[in-house]
Amino acid sequence: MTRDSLFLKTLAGKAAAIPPIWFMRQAGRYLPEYRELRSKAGSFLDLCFDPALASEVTLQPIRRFDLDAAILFADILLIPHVLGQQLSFQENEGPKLDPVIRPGDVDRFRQRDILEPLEPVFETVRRTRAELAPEKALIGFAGAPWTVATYMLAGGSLRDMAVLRQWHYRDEAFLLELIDLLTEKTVDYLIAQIDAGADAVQLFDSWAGGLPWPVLDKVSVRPLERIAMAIEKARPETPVILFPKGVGEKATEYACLGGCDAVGIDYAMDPTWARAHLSGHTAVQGGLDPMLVVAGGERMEKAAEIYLKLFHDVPYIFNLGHGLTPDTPPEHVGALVDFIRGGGLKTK
Ligand code: 1CP
Repeated sequence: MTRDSLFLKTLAGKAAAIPPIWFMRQAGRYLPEYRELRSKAGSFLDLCFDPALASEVTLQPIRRFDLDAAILFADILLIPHVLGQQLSFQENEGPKLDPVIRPGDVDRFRQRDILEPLEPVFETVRRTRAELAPEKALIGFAGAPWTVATYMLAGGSLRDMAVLRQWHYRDEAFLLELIDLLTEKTVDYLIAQIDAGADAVQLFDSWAGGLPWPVLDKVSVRPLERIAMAIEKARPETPVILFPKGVGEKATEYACLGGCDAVGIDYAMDPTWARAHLSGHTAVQGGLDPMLVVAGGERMEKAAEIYLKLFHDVPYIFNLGHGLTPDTPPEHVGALVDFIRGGGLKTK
């Protein structure tokens, strides 16, 4: 099915006068309507596994800001959860996965069926697709194997890249085996999301930054290539967006991968460099510092204008260089959408 969607046309390689817009982490804690539903649902996991509520949360930012794409409300840590690591969220502490993974777990986890326990997520996709207007796209997603592996190994958020690199050097075989398992499961998970109605899929490699090249290639580039190629083969109509955060000039490696339809750029990347080195290979998405949306006003608009100008003649999806944060005033998000849709500074 081809949907008449600005977002999907851009992913198919067409430049638009005004780019399609969506925001990473567009549903969630900065929205009062989310906080209200979240408190009714009980835990975050209860919300993710309740298709009626999860679908409502997915649609909230579309209703408020009329964005071009909705992103499924779920989390990258649902795969480890259904593999057997209990996921919980402590107030102000971030996610916990219990117990941490051990080498012997990989074979056992490989036998686990993840699709049956994740059925509520696919039902959320079906319900959301049925409620969305046809010109709005629905994005499915998963964490990239490396990023998910870091949480599985640390039992939660580990912000210390040195420790992550040590794991690689200490027991490379175990790490690569874990990444291989996650690569396999992620393909199944994304294909099931596509079959339920997702129009495109995004892979978040939030912790790809700061890895030495040969390690980055092994743990991030190659697994994402396998996933993108597998999706291209199995569901050739469905575009794949890769968001390798913090990889700098190595973003070209991702942009050139078979099966990659767009690369998300982070806020640290020079957009002029991205225009010169990525746009010839693939569509580009994002870039603007989410802290500028917290700040709002003229600074936000001037910075957004840079992306509009640089990417006006190539396929570009307006988005941020990482997710919206809980302290973002929703009015600033609305003002940013109006600014982009109004054609930027030239009409002001
Ligand atoms: O307390 C709450 O209500 C839970 C907060 C929350 C939300 C709203 C979490 C916990 N996850 C989500 C939803 C979510 N997570 C979505 C769907 C909603 C949307 O984007 O609009 C998506 C796409 C994610 C992706 C995600 N989860 C990433 C990749 C993107 C990124 O921010 O880098 C990561 C790293 C996670 C793990 C995670 N889950 C939740 C939190 C707070 C975190 C980050 C933990 C950390 O900083 O290490």
